[in-house]
Amino acid sequence: MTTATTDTIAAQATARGRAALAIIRTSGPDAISVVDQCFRGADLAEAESHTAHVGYIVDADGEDVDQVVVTIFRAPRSATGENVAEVSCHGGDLAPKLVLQTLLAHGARMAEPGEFTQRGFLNGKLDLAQAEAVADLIHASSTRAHQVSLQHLQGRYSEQLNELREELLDLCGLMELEIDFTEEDVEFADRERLEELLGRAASLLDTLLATADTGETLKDGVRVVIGGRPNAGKSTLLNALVGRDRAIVSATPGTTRDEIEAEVEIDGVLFRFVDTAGLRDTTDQIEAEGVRRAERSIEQADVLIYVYDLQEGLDAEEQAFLRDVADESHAVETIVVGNKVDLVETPSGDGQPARAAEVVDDVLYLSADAARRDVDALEPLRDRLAETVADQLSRADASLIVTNQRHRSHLQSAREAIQNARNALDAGVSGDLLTLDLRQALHELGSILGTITNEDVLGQIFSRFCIGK
Ligand SMILES: Nc1nc2c(ncn2[C@@H]2O[C@H](COP(=O)(O)OP(=O)(O)OP(=O)(O)O)[C@@H](O)[C@H]2O)c(=O)[nH]1
Ligand SMILES: [Mg+2]
Repeated sequence: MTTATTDTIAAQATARGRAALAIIRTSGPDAISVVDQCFRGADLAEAESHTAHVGYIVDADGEDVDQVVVTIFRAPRSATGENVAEVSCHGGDLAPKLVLQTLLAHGARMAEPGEFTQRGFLNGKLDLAQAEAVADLIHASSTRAHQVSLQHLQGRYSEQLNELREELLDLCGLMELEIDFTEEDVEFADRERLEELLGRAASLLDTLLATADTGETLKDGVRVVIGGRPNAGKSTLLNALVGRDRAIVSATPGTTRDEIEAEVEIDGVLFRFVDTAGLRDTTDQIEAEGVRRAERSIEQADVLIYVYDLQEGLDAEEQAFLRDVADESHAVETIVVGNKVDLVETPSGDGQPARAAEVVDDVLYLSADAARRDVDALEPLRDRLAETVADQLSRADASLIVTNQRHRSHLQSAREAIQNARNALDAGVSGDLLTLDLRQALHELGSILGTITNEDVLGQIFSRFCIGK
């Protein structure tokens, strides 16, 4: 990707397709004059920053292309830090394309993915972590993921890292000064302050790192695998949960073979449901492969919904399996669903069947089949699912949740460097060696914020953006 900011770029910032409006953005030294050349309605060259102008985009033959509103932002008071002209034209397939073509014909060049945001970053409008939050915001697939990205964009996360970075930088400078005066045996950097700062750095990094799993959950969603014996009603339950006939349901055991995925937001969090093949020994090769996949999926699940048919009860093998997953050491959180409650007697009238599963304390009794027609019937299950993440979510401060794998690994390395520095300090190691560890920690923090960058990393980050962002 080019980072030269001598040229003027243009792209459609809004999604393609039928819509009332579309926005074509231009940014660069000539952005305003490029639009001015093909605009009839006002003299944009003289227009003040942050003003809007109604008029027409006119092509090279003098034909009107579309009626538009042009908004002018003059450097440095724009999102990119450059001159920006935003043309709001009519939406649809044609108008935005023709307006963009006209601007390109007047000297703008087509923007690359993320190039507007990259220019904003290079001009100091936002740091790298904030730029990444822009991409996350666009890709957010649940309300909470959206909230976290917005908070990151607002910068408190960056602020905390920056404060730490500046303090470390300050101390590092003082210690490096000592190296120049080794003969005189002076200590410019107060060891107590250093110790205190390293302690604080370690605890901030620990706090941040502790949120990384939550961040991953928010970004990627909670993986919920629906498992159980054939015919238990797993596919029916998936369909009820997602509110449409996603999976094939039939009275023939062994219907589902391939895994079937569908997503739903519950309490602002994305849940990815995976319906699997019913677990049983089978000589059918295809079904057997389905069962293998189901077992693997269950191992990798965040949450397992184990469905059984109340008419059948839980057999010995299932009981042993559930005892095993209930074991604390097991990572998979399990919700046991006793299905087809409509087909068994519930003598006490409280919806509890007579043959309650003695082996498992906590069974949710329901009728997946009835739930397809009555959304409220799944409320208890949805609540249980929400509970599986409620704890970690309530503990974490949204503005400080680490949602990015790249950040996580830099934070881990920074934490190690800080630990090395603390050990060195305890061992009374000389200042110059301590500085090496501090420099390493600074490097890691700088890589997150983008004060230290390399082309490849930038290219990778900004290529995730869409064109026009
Ligand atoms: N009466 C009643 N029937 C149900 C209920 N849930 C599922 N069924 C029926 O049970 C049969 C099996 O349902 P599926 O959802 O295909 O079961 P499955 O667990 O996905 O089965 P496999 O894909 O073969 O492993 C179908 O005939 C469903 O209509 C329920 O709550 N009540
Ligand atoms: Mg099925």
